[in-house]
Amino acid sequence: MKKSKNLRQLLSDSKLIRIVGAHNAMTAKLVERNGFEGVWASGLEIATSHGVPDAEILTMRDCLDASSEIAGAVSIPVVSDCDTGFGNSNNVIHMVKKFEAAGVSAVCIEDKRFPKVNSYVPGRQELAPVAEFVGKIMAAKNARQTEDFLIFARIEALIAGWGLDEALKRADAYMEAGADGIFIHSKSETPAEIIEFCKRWEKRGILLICPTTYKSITEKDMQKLGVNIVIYANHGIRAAIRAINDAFAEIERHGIVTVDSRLASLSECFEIQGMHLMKKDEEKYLKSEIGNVKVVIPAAGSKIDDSLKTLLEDRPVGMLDINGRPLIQRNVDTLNKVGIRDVSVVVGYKRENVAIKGVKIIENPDYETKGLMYSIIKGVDEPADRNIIVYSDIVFDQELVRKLLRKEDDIILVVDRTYKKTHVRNKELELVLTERSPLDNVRTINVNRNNRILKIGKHLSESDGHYEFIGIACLSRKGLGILREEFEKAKKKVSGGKPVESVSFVEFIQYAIDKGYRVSALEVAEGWMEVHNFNDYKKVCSLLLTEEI
Ligand code: SPV
Ligand code: MG
Repeated sequence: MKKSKNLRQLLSDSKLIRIVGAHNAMTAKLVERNGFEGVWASGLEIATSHGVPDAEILTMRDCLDASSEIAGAVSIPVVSDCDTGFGNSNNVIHMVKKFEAAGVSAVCIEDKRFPKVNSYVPGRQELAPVAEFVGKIMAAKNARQTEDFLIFARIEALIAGWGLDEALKRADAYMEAGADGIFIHSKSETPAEIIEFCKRWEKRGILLICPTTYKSITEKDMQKLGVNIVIYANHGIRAAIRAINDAFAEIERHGIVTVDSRLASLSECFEIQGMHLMKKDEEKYLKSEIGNVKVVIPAAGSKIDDSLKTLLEDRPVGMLDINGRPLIQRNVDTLNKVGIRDVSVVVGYKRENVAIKGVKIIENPDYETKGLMYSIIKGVDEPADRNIIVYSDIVFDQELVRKLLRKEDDIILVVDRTYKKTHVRNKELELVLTERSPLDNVRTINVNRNNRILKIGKHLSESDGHYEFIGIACLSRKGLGILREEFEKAKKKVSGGKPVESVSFVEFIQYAIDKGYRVSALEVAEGWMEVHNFNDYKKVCSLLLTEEI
């Protein structure tokens, strides 16, 4: 990830820089989130997370992978702990090229013999000869591509028990060889030897310390002593081990209930993963087979048939329970099966009782005075390539939606030719007159022909109406744009007629047809049902009891 400030710039600010140990992208992100200036890609943490000794058992490739994962996850500088450089000066040259290319800001190599053992492990701590380590520093300096990439030399003389004079002698030699800074390490319980080193060092260059054992030293003290970078090297992994272990122990004893409230939530995990950003990218780039499709279900209205009155006292028709699932939820599930996930429901009447999973809810508080067309325009606030409108009182099957998606036109209405045979509903239907008359029989093969709608509305007589509009329409981006623009224009017009904001969808479609726009029909003879009255409701419930549509 691009760094917001490089380490050299930070160092020139002359404030104490705190770099904190991490072993992967997650811990590095937590370092950054907590406001520290940089990350220490810690050998101890990385080895621990792999469950192997911190003794150069892991290869350079293992450490490089961890460092590049860390550098890719944060915008603060990363200093990589490169142990002894994974071998001799030849290995160091290769290592510098790789770590610089991985996007870390600095590497730190230590003057122990390869393979080293972690500094806190009692027993064998073997120092490399000064000349050998000087060679490694010179090799590292020459191998780097830019001056912004820093090489830190770590002195282990105090760890190995060789004393302060040796440490200072080595510090001078390493600076002379071109190191950008010195990391003086100590495992003493008190800061005394580090304080002494700093005093005698007299700020001769950038100085790093790691106060894991001499923790009484304060950041103020460090600044006074001329320390430039403090490494809080291993606190992250130690915190993680304790927290994970305690949680597992509790789960083993009591199960997962009591522990849950003390854990990070799943949404915190998603935040660390960057799921939010991924979802945004998905909207832009993830093209599905069916393309970018949105569905709007206007469900704000309160008009209902008397026979459903008791059932709908507390909810809109779309929330009618169909064998355990609200009607709209069924439709949303059907749409999901077709691959459509972007569904908006416009709510108004008894809005508080609308609970549907996997949809965006859009409020229309003016549902009593404003019409269906107004709700639809409100619902498609962010248009997709294709925008499907579905009335809230119908159920439909997957095949019908697939058929609709196969048809390419800017404004398409799904119309049913069987209404004369099935019309037992005591309501005025939204009838449709088309350019070409219906394919006569109820039973026919599926044909996909172009048929243009000439008239639509409740006012059409049965002899004029070839079809019934079923309450599903599909508008291309262009088609939706046309309707929106005409709607806006019509709003501004002062006329004696009905205000455009109170018109129904089909009234507005007729208005568009009259303006010369082409509206085409998708002719069907099955695949949907309306729940207009109690009889419809019983029929839908009994049909859907056995059959999944
Ligand atoms: C590391 O974090 O791996 C270090 C520092 O080298 S320490 O383990 O504290 O020596
Ligand atoms: Mg280390």
